[in-house]
Amino acid sequence: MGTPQSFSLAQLTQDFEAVSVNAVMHCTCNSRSRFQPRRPGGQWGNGAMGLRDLLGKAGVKSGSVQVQFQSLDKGAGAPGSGGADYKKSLNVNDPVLDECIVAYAMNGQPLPMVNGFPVRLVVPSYFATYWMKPLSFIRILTKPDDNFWMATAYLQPDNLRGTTTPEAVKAKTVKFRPVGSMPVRSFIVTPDETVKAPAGLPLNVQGLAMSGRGAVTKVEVSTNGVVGW
Ligand SMILES: Nc1nc2c(c(=O)[nH]1)N[C@H]1C(S)=C(S)[C@@H](COP(=O)(O)O)O[C@H]1N2
Ligand SMILES: [Mo]
Repeated sequence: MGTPQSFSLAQLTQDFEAVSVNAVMHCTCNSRSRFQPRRPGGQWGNGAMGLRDLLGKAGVKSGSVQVQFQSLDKGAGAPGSGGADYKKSLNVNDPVLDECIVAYAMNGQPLPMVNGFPVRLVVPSYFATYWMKPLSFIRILTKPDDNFWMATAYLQPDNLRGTTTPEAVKAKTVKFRPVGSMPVRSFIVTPDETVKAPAGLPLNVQGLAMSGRGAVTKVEVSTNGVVGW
């Protein structure tokens, strides 16, 4: 950083232009229990102001590569991980930095304690792991972040669909990248796999569909094993 800066909640709310965004926060663990091969981490089933203004105050020097975020979290971290401090980083040239806000309100109310009071980072279109709460430190890095939460946890195969095979994992030939922006995502909530549907009767199907970017305009359902939609 050019000039390290420290801001109180009063300064954050008074000295900067207030902006708001509508964004879906999507836990990075959602559906991880269904991944094959199994990946460590939470095994769920289905389960402000512009950041740029702040960075501008401190000044980002040339030669900077990443912006690192840290919170007030204190704990042991995953055993043996060295990941006691939860830290996530975004590349300085990632366009999402222009959309990030440091949020102190949600739906016109101060952030609830459990959602990150006094301030949390909002990274529209990125998985919740980047939505640091409560945000306490922003650091500019001159080397790519190699902390546990970037280099070991929250990685996915580095290809279009983020997929791999058990064989490739065993052979250690899989290249990984951080789980970042959210793909389109949908799931059926009811009926779930425990429901015995009576044959020949109408069935009400309900679910959720969301995307990191833009509104979902159409949802299609297959009732015959994706032969038709
Ligand atoms: N400091 C910190 N921020 C964090 C996390 C965390 O473990 N520590 N978890 C993230 C994840 S995985 C999720 S799903 C969301 C949950 O946010 P919520 O409690 O406001 O719903 O916070 C994100 N921000
Ligand atoms: Mo999460």
